[in-house]
Amino acid sequence: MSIQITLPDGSVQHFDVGVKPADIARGVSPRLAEDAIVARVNGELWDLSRPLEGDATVQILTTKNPESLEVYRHSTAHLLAAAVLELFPETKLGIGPPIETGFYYDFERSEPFTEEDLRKIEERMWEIQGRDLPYERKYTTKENGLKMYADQPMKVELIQERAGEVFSEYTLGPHFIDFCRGPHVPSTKKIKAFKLLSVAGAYWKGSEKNQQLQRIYGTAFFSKKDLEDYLNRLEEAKRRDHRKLGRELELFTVNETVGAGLPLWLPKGAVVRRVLEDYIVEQERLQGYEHVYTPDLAKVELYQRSGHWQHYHEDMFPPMKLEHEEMVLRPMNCPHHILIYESKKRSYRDLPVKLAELGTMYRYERSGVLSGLSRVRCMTLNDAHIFITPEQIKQEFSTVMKLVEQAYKDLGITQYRYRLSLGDRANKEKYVDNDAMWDLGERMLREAMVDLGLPFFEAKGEAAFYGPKLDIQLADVMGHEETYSTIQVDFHLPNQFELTYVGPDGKEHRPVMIHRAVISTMERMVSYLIELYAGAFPLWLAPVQASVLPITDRNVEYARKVHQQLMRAGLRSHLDDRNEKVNLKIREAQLQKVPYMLVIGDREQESESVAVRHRKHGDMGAKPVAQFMAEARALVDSRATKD
Ligand code: TSB
Ligand code: ZN
Repeated sequence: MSIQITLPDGSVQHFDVGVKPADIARGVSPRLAEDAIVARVNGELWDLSRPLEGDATVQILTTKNPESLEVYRHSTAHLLAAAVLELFPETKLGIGPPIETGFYYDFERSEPFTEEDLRKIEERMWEIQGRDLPYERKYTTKENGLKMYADQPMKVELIQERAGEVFSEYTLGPHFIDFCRGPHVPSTKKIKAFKLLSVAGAYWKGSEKNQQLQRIYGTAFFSKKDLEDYLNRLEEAKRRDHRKLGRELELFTVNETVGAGLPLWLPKGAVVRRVLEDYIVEQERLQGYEHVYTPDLAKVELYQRSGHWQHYHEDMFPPMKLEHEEMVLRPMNCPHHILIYESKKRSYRDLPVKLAELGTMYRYERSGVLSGLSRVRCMTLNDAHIFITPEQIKQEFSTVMKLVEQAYKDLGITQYRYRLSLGDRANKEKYVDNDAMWDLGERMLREAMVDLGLPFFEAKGEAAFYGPKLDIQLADVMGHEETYSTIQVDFHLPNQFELTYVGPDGKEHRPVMIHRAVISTMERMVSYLIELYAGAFPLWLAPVQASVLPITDRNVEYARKVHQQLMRAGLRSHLDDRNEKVNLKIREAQLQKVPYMLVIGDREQESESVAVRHRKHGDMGAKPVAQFMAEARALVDSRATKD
C-alpha cells in the first residue's frame, strides 16, 4: 500500500506504508539525512526510525531546530541512566527529562554519588556512545511491562499511573530499557558533546513525603564548541554569582533564624543601597515626583477593595488577627498611595499627581524560587503611582521611559529587552474580568512603544492582575532573564476606589493610574549590579571608594588626616591603620575590589601627597591629596561606570 507524504515545501511524494522519516530524509539529500535529529509527523515529534502508518506531513528536524536539542538531551539522559546501571546495577531509576540547561536523571541508591563516581559515569557514557547503539522504540502490554520492570519500583509506579494497555519504551543495547514516550535520536553516535555537572538531592515526584533521590545534572550540546562556550559561561556565572560575592565582599547575608528570602544588608551592601536610593529619589524629585511614607501593612479590607485579595491572594502572607481586625503585610504599595491621592480634592490642573515611595512590601514567594537578593520575600521597591487623565497616558509613559533610560545609562546597564506583558482573557482568577479595559490598556502600551520607536516582544499571561505592563528584561551571564523596570497602565484600581478629579467642565472624572518602578526593588537591582560588575562597583556606587594605607606607624597620623579630608569631601574612605605590612593591606583592599588604594609613607607625608594605586590599572604614581580628591569627585559626579 502506498501513502502520501507532504513535505514542508508543499510537495507530495508517495511511499510504501512503513516508510521511515530517515528514508524520506535520505531521499531529499544525504546531507539532510546526516544532519537529521528527529522528525515532526503531523505536528508530533517522531523518531527518524519509526515507521509511518498512513498519509502524513513530515518535517525533518536538524540541529537548527530548537526541539531537536531537547530530544538530544533527553537521549543523553538515557545514556546517563544506562551508564549508571552498568556501573551500579543495584540503582533504581526515577525520571530523566531534558531541562532548559541540559538534562537530569533521578536515581535511588543508598551510597551517595561522589565526584569520582561522576567522572567514571561520564567515562562509561562515552564508552556506550562509542558502541553506536540505536535508541529502539518497542511496545509492551501493561501486564508484561509490570513484570519486566519488577525490580524498578518507581518505573512500576509510573507505568501503573500513566501507561495505556500497550505502551512504548526505548532500549539502548541488550540491557537497558526505559518506559518512555520518546522520541530519541537514532543512535548514541549522534551524541557528540556532553558533561555531567553536579549531584543534588531531590524527592521522588517532588514531594518531601516521598523517598530522597540523587539527581545527576548534566548538559549536552550538538558540538564540542557549544559545550565549551556554555561551560565557560557557567564558570563566569559562578565567579560573578551575587550570593558568593555578597558573602566575600560583605554586602548581605541570609540567616536561617530570620528566615529564607529575608536578607540582612551588611554595612557595605547598605551603602550601595543607600547610594542607589538617594540617586533615584533625586532623579524623581527633578521630575516632579512627591515622596511619601506609608505603613507596610493594612487591614484586609483594603486589599479586598483593591482586588489584591481576590487575584493576588496566593502571593500574600497570611493575615494576622489584631483585636477585632485582620491585618496583612502589603504585597504592593498601590492601595496606600491611592488613599493619599483621595485624601484631598484633585483638579485636572493638579494632574499628573506623582506619588513616589521606596516602599517595602512582602510577597510569599515559594521557598524553591528564592535566591539571594534577586528573589526575596521582603523587598523595597522604587515605586510610584502616577494619576493622570486618559489623554496624558502616552506623554507620561514616554517621560517615565526617559527616566528608565537615564538610570540605565548612569548604572552602566546596556543589555535589555522590552516586553509587553499582556493579560489573559480566559483566566478570570488571575486577571480582572473586563475585556474592554484590557484591550484599551494593551493598545495604549503598544502604541506608546511604537511612537517611541522602541522594539519589543509580547508575552501573554505576564500582566499584573489590574492591567498590562511594559517590562524591561535584563539577562544574567547565563542568559536567564528577569523583570526589572516596569511601567503599567491601570484603569481598574481608580474604579475600585472611585477616584475622581474635577475637569475643566467642573464635573468629576475618573483618572487613570500608571504604576512604575524605575530601578526595580533595591534587592533585585543590587543583585544585578553585583553580577554586572563582578563586585567591582563603579566609583560612584562602590561601598568603599578609597582605602588609606599608612606604611608605618609614623604615617598613621597624616593618613588619618587624609582620610578625614576625603570624608569631608563626600568620598567614602576607609583608614586601614592596623599594624600590618602594607602589602597585606593592599592585597586585602584589592580583594575587596576597592577602586583606589592610597599608600602613605614618609615621602608622601612630607609632600602632602598620596601614592595612588588603582584596583585595575595598578600604580598611578603620587599625587597631591587635593588633586586626587578633585579627580575622584569628578568621576563620582559624572557617575562614570568604566574603570
Ligand atoms: C510598580 N504595583 C506595582 C508597582 O507600582 C508592582 O508592584 N509591580 S510588580 O509586581 O511588577 O513589582 C515591581 C517589580 O518588583 C518587579 O518588576 C520586579 O523587578 C520586582 N520584584 C517583584 N518580585 C520580587 C521579588 N520577589 N524579589 C525581588 N524583586 C521583586
Ligand atoms: Zn502599584
